[in-house]
Amino acid sequence: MKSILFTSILLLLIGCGSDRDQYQQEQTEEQTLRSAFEGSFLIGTILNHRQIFGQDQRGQDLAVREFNAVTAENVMKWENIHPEPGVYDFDAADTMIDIAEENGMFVVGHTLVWHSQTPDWVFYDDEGELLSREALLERMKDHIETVVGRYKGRVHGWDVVNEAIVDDGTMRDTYWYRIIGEDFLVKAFEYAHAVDPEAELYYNDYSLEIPSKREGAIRLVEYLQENDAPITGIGTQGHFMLDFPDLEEIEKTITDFAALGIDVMVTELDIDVLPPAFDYMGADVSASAEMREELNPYPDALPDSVQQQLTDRYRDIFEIYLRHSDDITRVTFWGVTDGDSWKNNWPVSGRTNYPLIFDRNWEPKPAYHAIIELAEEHR
Ligand code: 9MR
Repeated sequence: MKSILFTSILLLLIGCGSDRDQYQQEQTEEQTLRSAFEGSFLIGTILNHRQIFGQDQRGQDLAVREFNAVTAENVMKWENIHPEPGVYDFDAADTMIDIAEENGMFVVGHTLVWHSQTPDWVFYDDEGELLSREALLERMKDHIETVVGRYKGRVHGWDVVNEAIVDDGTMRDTYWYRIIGEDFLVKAFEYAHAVDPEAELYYNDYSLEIPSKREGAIRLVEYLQENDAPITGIGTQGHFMLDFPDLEEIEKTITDFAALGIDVMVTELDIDVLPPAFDYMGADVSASAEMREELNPYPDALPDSVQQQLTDRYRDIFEIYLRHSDDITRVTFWGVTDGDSWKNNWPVSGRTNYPLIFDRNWEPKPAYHAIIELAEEHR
């Protein structure tokens, strides 16, 4: 309560500078990620349904204490917020945004236009025929106007389009692309900007460290810029593994996008410590593999040696982020604690993974202390 009051007074006193600056000019008495990364970039997390509604109150408390930016893990996706034609369910998103505002957090809306978690009805008419380009654009516009309009001035940045490219750098074959064409992205950005001209607008994707995919995303951003789409930033998701991708590629991803003159964000950071189920792993939610014992080697606890590898990996990655803090506006972890992570169930269901910086008991892991130390040195 005291820190909420303090934050509010501070925000009133600041009264100028960009939206984002306000959330970074935070001072708390205890050391937290928020205080350590102050002046470098926003440091964010996601909230899931249980955290939003207080069934995991410890998770919610930890999130609001440590982080100054928040993204909804699932509750703002089309299938949840707009499950049927004309039917919107804003309850969870409203509640999350209330929590964010009480705690002085920057709010990210995830996500407006995506091929996944979007009900099939979006793409079909009443006769079961695929919609025309005009009809689908109309539906997209209506969705964006309703959702962005409701949260105008309260959601500060939107993942406008999510995951439109595949690994070879070509456009993903989705209904959006097939029915509308490549300019579905231009339209989505235009519609969002028309409703809330102040909001930051992002393109968000994973595996941008793979050169062919990154080159495709660079071409896409250039195409958006040439067509005057109001894109302000790129979200590089950052679903990493202990040994993939190379640090050089992580760094180059940041510098290549920064060179395009847009903000760069790390939007979904986690580090998978388990053996890969496939040769290559991105973050395609439709991928899955059968459980085999050797794929779940640490069901009870993470061995010290692997914990050390995870700490070192987080340290190496944050060294890069801090080195480029002038270009990076936000780093968001995809989960509060290890127990929450999607990585326990993807691509193999029922594993015990350890990808984050808080453990299953809401306690900070060595990686947490390592990145705080780096951030303090950087200030
Ligand atoms: O973490 C999310 C998980 O709970 C959902 O089941 C899944 C499908 O909606 O989405 C996960 O989040 C994804 C994010 O929205 C987009 N990038 C990849 C993330 C991990 O799959």
